[in-house]
Amino acid sequence: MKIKEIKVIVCSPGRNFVTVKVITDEGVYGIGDGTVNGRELAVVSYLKDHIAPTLIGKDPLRTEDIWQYLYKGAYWRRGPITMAAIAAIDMALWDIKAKVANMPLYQLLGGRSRDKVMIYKHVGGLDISEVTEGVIAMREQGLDAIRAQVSIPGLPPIYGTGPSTDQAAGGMIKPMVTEEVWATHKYMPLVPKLFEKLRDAVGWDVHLLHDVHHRLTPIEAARLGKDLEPYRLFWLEDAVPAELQEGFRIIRQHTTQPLAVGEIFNSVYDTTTLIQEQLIDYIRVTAVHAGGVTGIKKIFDFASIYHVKSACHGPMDMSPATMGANIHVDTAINNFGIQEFTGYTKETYDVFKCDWRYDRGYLYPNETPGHGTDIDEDLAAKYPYAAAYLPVARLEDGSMTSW
Ligand code: KDG
Ligand code: MG
Repeated sequence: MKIKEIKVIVCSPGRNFVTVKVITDEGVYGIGDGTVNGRELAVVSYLKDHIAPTLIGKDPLRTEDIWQYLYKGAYWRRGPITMAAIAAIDMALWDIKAKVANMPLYQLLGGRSRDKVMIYKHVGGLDISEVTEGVIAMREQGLDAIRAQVSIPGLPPIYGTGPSTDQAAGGMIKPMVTEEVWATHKYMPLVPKLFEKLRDAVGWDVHLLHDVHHRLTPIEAARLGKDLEPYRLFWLEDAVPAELQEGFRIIRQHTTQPLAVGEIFNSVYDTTTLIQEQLIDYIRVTAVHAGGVTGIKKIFDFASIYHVKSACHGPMDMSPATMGANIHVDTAINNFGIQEFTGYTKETYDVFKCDWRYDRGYLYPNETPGHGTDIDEDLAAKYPYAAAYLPVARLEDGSMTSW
């Protein structure tokens, strides 16, 4: 079997997605996701101009060798664009391998370790009572894990704090770069009040999560973790910008609040201090941004040695192909923690045909061969690429800050 053609498909059924279709000389094909939100066309060029021509004629079943060929062979290792391009190819190759084996992908990754994959969704609101209503409603829809974010009085709603986080409505993606305002001292006292109210409203059976989105310093994060301890959160996510792995030592010294990080990581080398020193509890790498099925399987296996669990990033800016690949890894590994899943717009589900399914707080892998996601190319062509940007954030004095 040989790789005959690699198509790179860009479409925007509600938001932009970069998809590869690797086609073999025997007619079997695989689908992969290479979407990097707001930087999509860089991955398109990497795939079309630099990767595709080098893979024609290669054996698609040599997934590990092709992964190493693209990783070591590039010389310029790691980085989000390179690793998303490798991921797109890798997911497609695993899809082909599973179709050739006539098995769902999880069988090739060790077989089933669990019956269902627990997910969490997001609730945001302008004030604590609005968030509480949203969490109660989501609980009624069967969710066992819910991420809660609230707007900060005195600041306009921004990403990760209020209704603007409603990604289903395209809230955070704008045709131009928008500038948001951040004030840590207004945020810090509010979050414990939110979770106090939520525990009163929904009790202790439900997992509650919160995303800080890289906005604190380590000592601020330590204080927030301590203040949240009475409410037993499932996790505090991205408490600080994570390039400085050592920063987590300070947080860990001060709080028993479980910590999650890693949605912008793309290699195991971003995680070594965090995992080996057991500074985190959940590692959030996801198939598209960390080198595909091959990439995240390596990271999760490494994490398993240090009691760190998986928690694949999964909002709507990674396509259903990434979700399919994630669900199969989630199903197969022992150290699964949770899967983020916000769902997709109708337009996205029309373009991407999914054999995996969602039901009342849980995802179920397909039993059909492959990772269970395909693309309708004709329909995709009706949704051309549309330039879109994530916001940036400034402090109240006008200086740039992390978000
Ligand atoms: O593209 C950026 C989003 O993927 C990210 O902001 C979402 O923080 C996020 C999350 O936890 O889903
Ligand atoms: Mg996040």
